[in-house]
Amino acid sequence: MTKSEMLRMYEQMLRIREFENQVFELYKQGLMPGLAHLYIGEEAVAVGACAALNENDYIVSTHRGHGHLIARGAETKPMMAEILGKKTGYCKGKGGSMHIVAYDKGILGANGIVGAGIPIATGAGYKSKLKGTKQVTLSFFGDAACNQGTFHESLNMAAVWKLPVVYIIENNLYGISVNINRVTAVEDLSVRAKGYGMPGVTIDGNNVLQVYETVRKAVTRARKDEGPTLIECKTYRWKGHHVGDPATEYRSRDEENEWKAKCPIKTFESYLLKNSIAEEDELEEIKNSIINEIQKAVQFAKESPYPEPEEAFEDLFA
Ligand SMILES: Cc1ncc(C[n+]2csc(CCOP(=O)(O)OP(=O)(O)O)c2C)c(N)n1
Ligand SMILES: [Mg+2]
Repeated sequence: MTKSEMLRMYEQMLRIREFENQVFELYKQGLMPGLAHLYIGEEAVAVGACAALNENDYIVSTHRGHGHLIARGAETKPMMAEILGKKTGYCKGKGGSMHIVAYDKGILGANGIVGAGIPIATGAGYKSKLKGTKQVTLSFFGDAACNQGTFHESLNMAAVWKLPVVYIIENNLYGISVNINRVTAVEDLSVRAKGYGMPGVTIDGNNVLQVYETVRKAVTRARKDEGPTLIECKTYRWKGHHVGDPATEYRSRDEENEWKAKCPIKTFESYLLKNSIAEEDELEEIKNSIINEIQKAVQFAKESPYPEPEEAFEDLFA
């Protein structure tokens, strides 16, 4: 990886972190209709994975989707506007946090239904295979989604048909308030890959370089028509399940602090400095420009109009 590629990853992780901090603020100010599921703490997964893609590849996201979308290059202004339900948003304010779509960036949608993105990604892979386009699809989903039937059906089909899809589990140890150990009897979810006949690997989801390297290999494999891969990224969400969940009942402060000490951004920052890839003032400059950008996104979203009631039934597919 070149220095500029690494700094781009650093910038993207910061962009997600600051975007999410501001989403939380807007929620607390009562400016957000509905809820949002914050990605803070998991930034290295989306950023490392999306850095391994070509421009015309696809991603399919989840209810915790802001990080995936930003990592894939979605613009922060229309994203923030969408989250506030404004007309200038990606879906004209009708989708909200969990349904942002940006086809021009190959983003086939966030999804409020747990596990529902997995067959969509599989379908995108099937299309690429049939048309011979060599496009690869990344399918992001959580640990709890691995216990949905859609996971099994999709992975089985993708392996049999050698579809160009990379399945990425974001194992943040919880499905809402339920610890993974209460609903899953295996230590590593990636072992399930063996049952479908595809490679499976578990990695440190807080290490952006490791995520990038692992996904890059899987993407290369998929593009060569060798089939899908399952990658489990161990990570942690710092905030509650959604903005309204204080997460005080079902997990300990010790556990939270342990994971916060493994902050993906701080870890990468130390790596860049220790290896003399970047200087402190360079990183500071990136931070300032991101804070500035996100402030502008918030202002844009706040100042944008709501859609008119007459538009309610426009742009609907079903
Ligand atoms: C089919 C379905 N069942 C239940 C829910 C309610 N629900 C929303 S998020 C969630 C947990 C998801 O956990 P996981 O897949 O690990 O993703 P995470 O929230 O941890 O990122 C559940 C059960 C839903 N949205 N869809
Ligand atoms: Mg989870």
